[in-house]
Amino acid sequence: MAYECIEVDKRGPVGLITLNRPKALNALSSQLMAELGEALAAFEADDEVGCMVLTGSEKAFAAGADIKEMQSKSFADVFSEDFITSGWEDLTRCRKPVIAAVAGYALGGGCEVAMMCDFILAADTAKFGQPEITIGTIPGSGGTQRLTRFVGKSKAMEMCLTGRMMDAEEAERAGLVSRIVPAAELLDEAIKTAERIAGMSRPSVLMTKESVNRAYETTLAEGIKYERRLFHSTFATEDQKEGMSAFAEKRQPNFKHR
Ligand code: CO8
Repeated sequence: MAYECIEVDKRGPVGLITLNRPKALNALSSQLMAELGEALAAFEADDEVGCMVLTGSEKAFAAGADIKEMQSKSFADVFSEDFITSGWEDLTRCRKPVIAAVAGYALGGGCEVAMMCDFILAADTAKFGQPEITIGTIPGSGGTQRLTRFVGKSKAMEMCLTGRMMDAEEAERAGLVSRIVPAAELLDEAIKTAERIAGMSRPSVLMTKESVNRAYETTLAEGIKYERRLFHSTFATEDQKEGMSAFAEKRQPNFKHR
């Protein structure tokens, strides 16, 4: 299908989605989020794709939900529509990993979307923030919840109460991003990382993602039991036999399921 607010490309086993509303710093309009939902679903269903990368422009990953679209809505509107669910929740339901490659602004809904991805690779130009309070509202798509889990209460509370931005260095120190790369190398590095993941055994990748995410949803004892059972189940796969044989034979594994 033809998209207006995003660009979609396949780089070998990597599904690349680029947010593309340059005049609005990739503000997340409902159309953009609906298109994002469709693109994610298409890559989820595409057997050739093992990992996805979500990125924006040099200036902005996304500067938030579209303020001009929201500004005239009433309480009755947003409550009745459950504003905005389409696309936003889809991202958290993907089984394949999604890497956020963030350069420039990731603000408000932009920061929230980045945090819904499985990890964030940041350019040295990245700036993260939850500035909703400066426009008389609060984060609406997980900002107060996910940011607090990433960086702890004190920093999350300060960020959400003041709306100040943090730069890439602070975000890495605080554990919001996995690593920082020079802006000019961000996309190549994100795709290289996604290719590496896509080259692993697909069931192991999906299980790893499920298991790490479980850490947010359950107790330590239950999470460890869940992990142990998934670990055991990998022994039913040909790829576990191949991976361990390849190690013993000092060669690269040739995984069947990827
Ligand atoms: N929405 C709509 N348009 C935007 C947005 C936005 N979030 N951000 C930027 N734009 C537009 C500007 O209006 C401007 O358009 P125009 O040229 O037509 O005037 C264009 O993009 C360029 O922006 P600026 O001229 O402002 O560029 P600067 O480089 O001067 O400033 C900033 C960049 C600092 C990023 C600035 O644009 C800014 O502060 N943007 C708004 C940031 C913000 O407040 N974001 C939070 C929005 S609220 C939100 O995200 C709630 C999420 C809740 C999700 C709920 C769903 C369930």
